[in-house]
Amino acid sequence: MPNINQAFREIVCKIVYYGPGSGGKTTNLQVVHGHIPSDYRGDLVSLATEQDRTLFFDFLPVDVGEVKGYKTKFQLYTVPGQVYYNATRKLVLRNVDGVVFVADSQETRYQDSIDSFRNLADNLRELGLDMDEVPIVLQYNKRDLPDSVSIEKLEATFNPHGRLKSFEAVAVDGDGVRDTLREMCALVLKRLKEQTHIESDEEMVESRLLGSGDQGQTSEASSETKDESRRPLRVGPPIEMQQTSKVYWRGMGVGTGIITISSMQNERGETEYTLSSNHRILGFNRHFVRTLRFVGEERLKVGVVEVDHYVLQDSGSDDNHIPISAYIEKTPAQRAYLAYAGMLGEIRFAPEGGELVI
Ligand SMILES: Nc1nc2c(ncn2[C@@H]2O[C@H](COP(=O)(O)OP(=O)(O)O)[C@@H](O)[C@H]2O)c(=O)[nH]1
Ligand SMILES: [Mg+2]
Repeated sequence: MPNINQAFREIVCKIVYYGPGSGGKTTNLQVVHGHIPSDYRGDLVSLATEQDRTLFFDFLPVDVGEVKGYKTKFQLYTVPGQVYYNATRKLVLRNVDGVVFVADSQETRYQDSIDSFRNLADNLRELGLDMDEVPIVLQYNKRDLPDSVSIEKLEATFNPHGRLKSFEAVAVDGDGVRDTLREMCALVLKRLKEQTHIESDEEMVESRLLGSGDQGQTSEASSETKDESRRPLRVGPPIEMQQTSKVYWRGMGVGTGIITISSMQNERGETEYTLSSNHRILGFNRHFVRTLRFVGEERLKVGVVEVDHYVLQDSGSDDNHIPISAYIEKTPAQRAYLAYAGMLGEIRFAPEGGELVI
């Protein structure tokens, strides 16, 4: 169900590109980004390192205009494909309105695609979502490569009942990318209408989300955005906070300590956030310092109310550690929540008495 904020009269539809590592999810977003008229698109934020562009996730916000007095936004995400980033994937999947599953057509990647599809089903189930109810569109990508699995075999595997729409794609050339998203968008708007009776101007939404239909520009546009897409947002809000936090591992309280976050401007004029954590966890003192960057804002549930949060992420300069996300309330109190995928399950830090639903 799209996130509808009555006070702000805003609807946010969240679409997640899911699939095995290197299947072409980020490429899909780059192509989409290249086509959206610049007035309506936000920056494509790719949290990736030079060495491994598949490690983190990408985020592309698109303003698709007013629908019956509601400002409507689409948020496109990708998930990291690596098996061990499941906690991040689950985090990204929360409150999803539609999933584009990007399968890698190569024979050598067939099993990885199957594993990823199963993992999608497992994660949706764990989040209380039913695979048969969440709109899903299939994309068989990399059709240009010689060792491709046949479409018949892919369909038999991923779409045995023929219930899902599927598209062949060569995402690097832009082929099939917008057809996939057009279908996804139609499914999401259809559900929005069924659930809220808010009817949207599908044509307008499509024209803004998919831009003009000039396929000839696609590959140019996507290579143009490639470098830009690696940038987190350069400038963020000032944050100075300190709090006592509780540490939770898989929902269990395992420690307490202090978190501080402070912001500064570096010599390039970018905002850098220094996160420092001192905690006693299961009897051990743990201390870490990280540099974070601003990646956007998100409205999240704290207890029973929804609160706007700034979202910070690791700057991604060091590819050997597990990325941390920080959510800081956009209130004078600036209470902070941290989440990261520990080796044995997700670890969260929450202010005393705080309970964040992410
Ligand atoms: N040959 C070919 N390569 C592709 C295609 N789509 C993406 N790639 C390449 O596959 C690699 C991984 O793509 P990426 O979008 O980063 O995958 P992600 O991990 O799913 O986000 C990149 O080098 C892309 O240029 C395609 O359709 N054909
Ligand atoms: Mg990627």
